Amino acid sequence: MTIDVLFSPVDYPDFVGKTAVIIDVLRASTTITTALDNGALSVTPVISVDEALKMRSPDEKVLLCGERGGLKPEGFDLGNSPFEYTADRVAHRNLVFTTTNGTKALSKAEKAEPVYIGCFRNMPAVTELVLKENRDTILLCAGTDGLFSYEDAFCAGLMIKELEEKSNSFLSLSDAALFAGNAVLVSGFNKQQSIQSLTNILISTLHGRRLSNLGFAGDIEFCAAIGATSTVPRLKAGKLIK
Ligand code: 3SL
Ligand code: MG
Repeated sequence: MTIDVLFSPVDYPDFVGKTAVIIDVLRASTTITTALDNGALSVTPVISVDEALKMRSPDEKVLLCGERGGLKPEGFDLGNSPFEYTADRVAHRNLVFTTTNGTKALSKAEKAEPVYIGCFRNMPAVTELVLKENRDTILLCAGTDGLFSYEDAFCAGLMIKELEEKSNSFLSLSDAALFAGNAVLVSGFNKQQSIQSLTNILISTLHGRRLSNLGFAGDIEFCAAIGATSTVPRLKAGKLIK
């Protein structure tokens, strides 16, 4: 089984027959996972705000969700803070979801099967599924505006270390995967450390600082809770479901 990492959503030619894990720690992966945790029926990822607005339906079950510039777009029901996705708001609802980087990354991987959503909160459950599938796997980091982002690469690196710990067989790592895993080792971080220590790492990143300045520091701590859920969203017929 091979493991590769894409540090940003490039046009990668070879998703067919592979498992893809889409990682947008801050905050789309975390928020989608939380929405399904709290009873949302499905999350349909779309690329643009206009596309989402066109999917507004008289059916009250549909909620328009996501962000631009970290904030809820005009006419939307929910933004991109996981704290907005309470059972009260999302249970038994279908969500349409667009974010700056996460949903774009998802669109790049549509030829993969299965496609999972990964973040720190569901990391142990994701690595279990990846090993169970036993297919060549691509960890696709959403990045920020087409560029590398620390938080997604760090999550990919930690997933790789966990895959190595749990796997009974040899994992063939690409250079990018080897680099991501080694970066975690060099950082000295291990999963037994407190949520606070991962929160501190995430807050030091470019996007972590942006979110803090927007008043979302609490979201970052939520995103840092490794293993808080076993929900792994999976793409099926264009919708993310539990
Ligand atoms: O990675 C992203 O798409 C972020 O821009 C989303 S948010 O700003 O954290 O809402
Ligand atoms: Mg992000």
